[in-house]
Amino acid sequence: MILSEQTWRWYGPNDPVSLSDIKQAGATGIVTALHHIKNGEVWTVDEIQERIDIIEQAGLKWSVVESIPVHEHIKTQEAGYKQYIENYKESIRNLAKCGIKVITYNFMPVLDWTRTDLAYTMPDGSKALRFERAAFIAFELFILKRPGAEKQYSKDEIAKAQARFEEMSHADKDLLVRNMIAGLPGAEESFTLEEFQKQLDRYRDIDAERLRNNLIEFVKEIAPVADEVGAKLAIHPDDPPYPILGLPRILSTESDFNKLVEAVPNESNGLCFCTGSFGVRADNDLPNMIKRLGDRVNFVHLRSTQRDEEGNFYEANHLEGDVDMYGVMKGFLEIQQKRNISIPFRPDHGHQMIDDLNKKTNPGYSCIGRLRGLAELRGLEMGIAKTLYT
Ligand code: DNO
Repeated sequence: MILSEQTWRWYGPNDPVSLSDIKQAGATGIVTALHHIKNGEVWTVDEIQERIDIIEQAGLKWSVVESIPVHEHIKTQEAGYKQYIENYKESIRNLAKCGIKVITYNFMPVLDWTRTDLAYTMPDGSKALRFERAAFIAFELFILKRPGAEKQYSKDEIAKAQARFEEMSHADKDLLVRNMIAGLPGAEESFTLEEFQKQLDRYRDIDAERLRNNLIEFVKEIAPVADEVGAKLAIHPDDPPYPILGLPRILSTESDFNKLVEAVPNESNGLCFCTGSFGVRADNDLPNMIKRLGDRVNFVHLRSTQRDEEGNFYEANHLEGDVDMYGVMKGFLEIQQKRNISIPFRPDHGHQMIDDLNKKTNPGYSCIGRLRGLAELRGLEMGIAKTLYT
């Protein structure tokens, strides 16, 4: 019986959640990145080794890189992008030399993940991350004032956003701006409003087809290097999984990922199966997706979201919400038995709860909520595995 590898995202020595906390949570693998190295630069063997030493001294193992950020110039194919791709390859080689062979990345323009509310109070008193559509539209139309944005929304949606905007205090607006553009944990960029609009403008002539071609060109370059050194790539889906702010999105569905694989069939070309990101779309059938894409799944993020009919969603407890976690876990176990390997997963995000409510935590990445998530997920896994495979 093969069980998955339980991992945990750690933001490095400044993370308020320590390696010793992580060990007590029962994870064995660390998911991290060299966040202090500037986006686009090479990760050297020395820097990587230094981080490995810290992790190993705590009795843990650096299992997965999340992420080597993809420089915006690679996504837009602007000046110098070929050099950035060369640097990316060099980082992959250096990581492999040090024994780290799963590399997560994403190809979302400008913003990594996006939420409007980082402290949405749940009925049990814990706090969750939330995407509220009216607040998001209010930001886009009345704060950022993105030219042409109103064409993307119905009259009714604009009216709701207007009403929402009018009820916000100055402090509410400032907070919304910060949540949107100041960079959530793991995102390598943060902006002022003005810079942000400039970043969006760089994508004015880049539609989904062009962005997809740029992704394909990038993966065609890096996948042979990954193949050669035995590394596995894991592209992270779009979050949320649809176009926002006039930016194209190209990894929101199963068919998006299949297009990438058709164009670049290399063995290393794989997926980070994130149930929280894919799960926001009702048309993504997660339990079957993980089975069908199973041969390409190199890393898994497990979390759930709860949608409503207005297009809002919040992050639910790991075993609640819209994601059929039982079905996903069953599929996940099935692919591991079939491939005869243990695949790393991490409990993704978690509510801010209990003592963490009084602490400064990284939104989504506090300790106790993830500890609860990991405990629930490992119990679910054990229950299914013992029933099916012993
Ligand atoms: C959010 C994360 C993302 C993810 C990157 C992968 O919590 O899932 O920041 O790490 O998009 O490149």
